[in-house]
Amino acid sequence: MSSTQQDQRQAGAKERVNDFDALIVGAGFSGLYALHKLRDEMGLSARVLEAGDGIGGTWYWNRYPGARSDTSSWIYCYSFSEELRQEWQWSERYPQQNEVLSYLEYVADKFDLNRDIQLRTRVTEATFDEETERWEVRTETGDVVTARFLIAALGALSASNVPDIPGIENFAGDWYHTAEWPHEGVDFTGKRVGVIGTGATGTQVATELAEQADHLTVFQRTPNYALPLGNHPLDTEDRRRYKENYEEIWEWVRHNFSGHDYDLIGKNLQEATPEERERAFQERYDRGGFGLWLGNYDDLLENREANDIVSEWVREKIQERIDDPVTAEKLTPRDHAFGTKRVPLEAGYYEIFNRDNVKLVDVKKAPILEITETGLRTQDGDYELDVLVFATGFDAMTGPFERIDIRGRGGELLCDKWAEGPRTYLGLMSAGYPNLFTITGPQSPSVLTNIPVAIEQHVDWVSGAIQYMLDNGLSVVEPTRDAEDEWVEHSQEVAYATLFPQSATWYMGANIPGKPQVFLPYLGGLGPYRQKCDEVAANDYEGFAFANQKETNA
Ligand code: FAD
Ligand code: NA7
Repeated sequence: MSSTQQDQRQAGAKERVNDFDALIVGAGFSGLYALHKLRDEMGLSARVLEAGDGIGGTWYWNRYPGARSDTSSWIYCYSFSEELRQEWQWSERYPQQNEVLSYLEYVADKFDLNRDIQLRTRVTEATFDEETERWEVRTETGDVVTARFLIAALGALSASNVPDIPGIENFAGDWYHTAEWPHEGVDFTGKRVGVIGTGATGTQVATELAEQADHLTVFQRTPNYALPLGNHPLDTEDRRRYKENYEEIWEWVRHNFSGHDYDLIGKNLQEATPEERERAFQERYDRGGFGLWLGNYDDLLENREANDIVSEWVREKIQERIDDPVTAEKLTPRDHAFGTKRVPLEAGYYEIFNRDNVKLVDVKKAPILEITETGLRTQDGDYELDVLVFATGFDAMTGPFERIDIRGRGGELLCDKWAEGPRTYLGLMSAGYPNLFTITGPQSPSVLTNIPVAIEQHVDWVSGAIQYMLDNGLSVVEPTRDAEDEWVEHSQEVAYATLFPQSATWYMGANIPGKPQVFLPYLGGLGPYRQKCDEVAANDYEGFAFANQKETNA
């Protein structure tokens, strides 16, 4: 072979390497399964680009002390491989961060996924080329990759939110956001630590830091209705039970409302006697987990009077656990209805406020003014700190999309199209952005579910749609504007029929200044949503428009 031929061949090879049938962005639960499905089951060429220098997504980034899943381990995993289900042994009901990460690394090894995952590669731009009908994707590291199908497996909770508090550059101590935690860990021994935020993450991290730090100050803007986690180790018998019943359990969670292992009671609260209610609440509280939230009376999240009863019940439970009545009152939520904000699960959280080394500061009453060289200044005074931990959450659902310059037909920027709130059909695609699929995107059940179940449903549906295109010689797919408009309207209607939009939450975009206030996830339930997606597919992808390969190439 001549050197020119060799050069040409190498150039050709390079081009091929940068061009794929499918490009997947993100290597968490979503991206890993999408790669397996598209590459191994469908035979497509596929590549994953991942910003982190390891796989695992959430479980790669969130390494703060106390990080663990709030979903039962045997359903916080994949169901697609019976062999995998039988092989993997969970050690606890609610696994810690490192155990979930090990699981995902095991999956990547087992299915030989790593060879098609490019780490340390943040996608910055994605442009749909109307001539070639391919996506051109650019990365921070200068790669240009093209692909026919673009799968945004970006994570609904991957864009961390560090609030814009003046003075952070002056702080002489160390500060961390929980979702960007150093891999080598942080030694809190002998340190005065401040935690900002009391959501699901703040609750977990503060409980651990109360033990590890010399002194802990928790800066709370909104108290939450945290419920007991009820964690326990799993023994051989527990494992045998769930392994033998895997398919049954999974069929249930695939089709129920939340993808979690809870069902509603099947009647409204007012239909139960006070004694029955008390028993129902107490049983769920004692068992731990989300039972009181997702497995309670049917109308709790829709009917204010019913909600008032359970809200008051949880408030009393919180107060019973705190010695100092002033602190107890500060920790008692009174500004929102139980369950309309993500319910944190806790293991000893309330008791940390009975310790001498823990102080609670109400920053709603006396807001944070600035970060100083020595700590935090609120309207009430100065708090001296060596370490500051931001447990301040995420720019949820739309944030990861806004951090990429995504341009569809006519060069329209996705974040311009979504300026008043996301517009999608089924939370799967947005009109004007052909062949761009979103996994657990806005207006899909996503964060209101046990997410791996929602991820499998999405990836299966997307791969079904791609297979349909391949079988029928179709080049591009996108939703019709009508179908999209109807879905946007429907998804808001469903949310506004409940109490959820009355609370200022990240479900509503309320945690990010300037973010449009629309309800982001789809509240119609995973089971009904799955049924709708299946019906759409069965009706030749009703609501989607396809272009024919032959026509477009002519
Ligand atoms: P992620 O795991 O977030 O992965 C997305 C990946 O995309 C990330 O690795 C990110 O680096 C990458 N990425 C994003 N943008 C780019 C870009 N521009 N370029 C390149 N790469 C990019 N869900 C539950 O159901 N139950 C729970 O108990 C639970 N606990 C949680 C606890 C914490 C602390 C957090 C933060 C989330 C929790 N979740 C939970 C939600 C969790 O995010 C999902 O369950 C699941 O891990 C999401 O997987 P994913 O692959 O969709 O997204
Ligand atoms: P959340 O639920 O958004 O919690 C963030 C917390 O940080 C919450 O208490 C916020 O108060 C607080 N916060 C945010 N910004 C500020 C400022 N500027 N000042 C004071 N306090 C602030 O995020 P999490 O990480 O706990 O949970 C998100 C999801 O990811 C959840 O599903 C977990 O499982 C993982 P607020 O309530 O807004 O008043």
